Amino acid sequence: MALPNDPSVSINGERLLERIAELAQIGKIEGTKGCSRLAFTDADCEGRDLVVTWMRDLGLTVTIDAVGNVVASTNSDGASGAVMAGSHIDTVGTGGRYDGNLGVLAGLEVIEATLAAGIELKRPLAVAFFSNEEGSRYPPDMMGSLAYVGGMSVEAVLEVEGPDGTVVGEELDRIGYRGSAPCPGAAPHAFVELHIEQGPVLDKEDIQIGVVEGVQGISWSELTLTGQSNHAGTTPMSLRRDPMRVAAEVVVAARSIASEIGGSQVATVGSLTLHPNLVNVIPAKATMTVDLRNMDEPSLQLAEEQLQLRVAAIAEDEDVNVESRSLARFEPVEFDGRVVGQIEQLAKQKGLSTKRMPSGAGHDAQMMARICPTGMIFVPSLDGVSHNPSEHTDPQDLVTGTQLLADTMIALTEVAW
Ligand code: HGY
Ligand code: MN
Ligand code: MN
Repeated sequence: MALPNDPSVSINGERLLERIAELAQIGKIEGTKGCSRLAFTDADCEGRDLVVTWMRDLGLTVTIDAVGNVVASTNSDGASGAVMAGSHIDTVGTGGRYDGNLGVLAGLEVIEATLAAGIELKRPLAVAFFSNEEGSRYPPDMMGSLAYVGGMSVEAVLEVEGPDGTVVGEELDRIGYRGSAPCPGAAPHAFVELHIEQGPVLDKEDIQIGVVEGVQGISWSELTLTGQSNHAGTTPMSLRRDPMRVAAEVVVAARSIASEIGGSQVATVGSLTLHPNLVNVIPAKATMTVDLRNMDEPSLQLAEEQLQLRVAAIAEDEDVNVESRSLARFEPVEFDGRVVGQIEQLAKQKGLSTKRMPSGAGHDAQMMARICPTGMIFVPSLDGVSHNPSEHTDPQDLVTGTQLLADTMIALTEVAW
């Protein structure tokens, strides 16, 4: 897409890297470069306050909606008609410093550099951080952006209870981020999310930019397996109703389903709790989660059906009761080819190496794609490691990705759909 006039801006890499480092001090995991800022905790609140201060210091119009999504815009109409960047600043419990944070701070940097250069654009620019993208304290993941696009009601969000017994609405009130801006929010003109790949492809193939074509489907379920607690020493094996045996075989079943289906199918049992969880007591109850993902919706449905069948068979054999609850279910998403093409064209114009690819991880962009033309830019993750305090991306890659985000956002201010 040729641009009539060619506004451009150079971002300040130093300032970007300093802000990433400063935000990473909040919820710092001692002895690592990672941080822990679970959604709506005090650490999340502190991180929010810091980023909102940076937004306000730029003179941006900052709005906070009913589920704590924060949007900062160069004009008073907020997101509507703006070219918006964004991501999340909440992390998993053992998080890295780049997952989500990069996309928010890069968007802020693009706006600051544009304002500093005094460039007049045809459209406003905006940057957002969405609440609880990770979903690990309160499912589903991408909770804030899902509500922003009208995929989950504010009421439903506010009443979600976490495994720690706390409730979203009460936590939002406690940290002072239950705002008054409307949710669902306004549709921007376009949305672009810069994010670390969190996988091994770009690093292994020594490619600078991932041009993300879409996000794979996600299915999270919670299984509550109830048997009979009993004495570990006196209960013959033939008389046991042991939920831990069922849980163990479900873990193995999940992995074999993934290898049988193949392709991009992945399966993860990430959490398992036993009650009463004592060395000499056959558990009464096992609660576990199963995360299934696939780029192909029919294959993801097949994986879900297979899991259900195998759980039922194992549980029946052990005379254990099963309750299953869906925690999140999102179909695969394809990004707008015009935005994907724009990212790729600008990257190539800069002589950057690029690769079109899907995203294995979920992102706020997959929700924003429901309300506006959307795309994502990936930069490499060292050894593909993420959701791990040792998560690392080379500073030069962070700066290169942010500059490409700037070029893309500015180009999209010139484009009429
Ligand atoms: O679960 C995910 O893929 C994302 O990190 N929330
Ligand atoms: Mn993320
Ligand atoms: Mn994440």
